[in-house]
Amino acid sequence: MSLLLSNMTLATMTGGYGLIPDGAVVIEDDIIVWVGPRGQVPGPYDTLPPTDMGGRLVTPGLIDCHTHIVFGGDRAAEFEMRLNGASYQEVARAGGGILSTVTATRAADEEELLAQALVRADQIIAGGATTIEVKSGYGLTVDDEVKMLRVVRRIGEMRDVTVLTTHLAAHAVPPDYKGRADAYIDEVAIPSLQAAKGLVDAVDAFCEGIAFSPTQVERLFQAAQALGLPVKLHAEQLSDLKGAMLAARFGALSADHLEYLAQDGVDAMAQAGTVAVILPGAFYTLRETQPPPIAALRAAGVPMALATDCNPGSSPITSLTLVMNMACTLFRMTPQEALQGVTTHAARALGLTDRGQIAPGLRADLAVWQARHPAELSYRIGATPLHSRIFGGRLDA
Ligand code: DI6
Ligand code: FE
Repeated sequence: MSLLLSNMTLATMTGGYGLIPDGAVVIEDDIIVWVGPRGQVPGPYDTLPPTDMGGRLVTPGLIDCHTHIVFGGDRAAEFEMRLNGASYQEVARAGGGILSTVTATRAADEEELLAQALVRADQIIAGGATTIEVKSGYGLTVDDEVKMLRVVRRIGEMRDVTVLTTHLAAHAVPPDYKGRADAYIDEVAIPSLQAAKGLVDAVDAFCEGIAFSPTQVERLFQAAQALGLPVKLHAEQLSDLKGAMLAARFGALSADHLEYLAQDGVDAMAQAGTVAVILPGAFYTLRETQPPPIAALRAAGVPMALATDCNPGSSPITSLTLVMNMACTLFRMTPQEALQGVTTHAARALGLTDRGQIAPGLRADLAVWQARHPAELSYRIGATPLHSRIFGGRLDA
């Protein structure tokens, strides 16, 4: 099927915004075949009946390249307890914290987990996303990690969105392995990766004092490499353990968070072509004070992606446009960098070369906005300016 879209402002994201003021796009099946000014549509496409986009802004479909949307329960009560003065320890004693999510996730069956995850996926989709990455990491047993990954795959089967799965068994040390993180890596993290055959698109870990050391992460990465799987890493979120350098050494797709990243990590990422995934939602929620080194990443030419990090503890956010606003206001990224961060650079953070821009040969995933200029997407706070999406060449019903 051929489709001619016309009468829109295109932000193709090919070289900066890549603006085409009065643009047209030709789609065949699920692929973009032509992009340019409306007056220059070539034959035989110029005889197609045009679909009028009403002068709206059209961008590549957004890509949320870092989420944890599959989990049981929620942590709203804990949020309220803390704001009533409860300490972190009191919250933990009352059954709160990441381990409460692990308990709820283990207790939930696949159908319950899927139903809850679809609510969050639908919110991200309603904000303009056409591709979402989702991590495991709240099961922390071989069976529960595999269960989570099966749920992640099913989201992509049930919705008009491409879903990529990431294995994150190395997210936290569960109580039965307290003080035995090495054993957890050997007995759960690596075996769950091997058990999840066909369910894993990439392997991630949380490299932090409260989670796993670089040496432990390295063993997991070696197992990933042996299976031919790409790696990425939660690195330098709360301290500088040189996780980004380790990630770069393994040719990681991305290193994520990066508030405490130093210049040696920036240089290693630039060398390796590892994307910096910036997560302002977690920074905001945890009331962090040290922003990631945006200026150094920019100067070194490290591509910067943005994502929701949607999770029940540190980033209960499902709006990519709000994340863009936070990246600009909190981290001084420009609106153009923010839009690149949820399109071109997010695609790269997932190792996807078939999307993230509007150009011939790429997938026809587009977002249509109630806006005139792409800076509006970062500028507005809390609005959902999406008009509609085109997923794989199909207009939203
Ligand atoms: N970093 C975070 O901020 C979250 N996970 C991670 O690796 C926290 C997840 C949670 O509290 O549920
Ligand atoms: Fe995360």
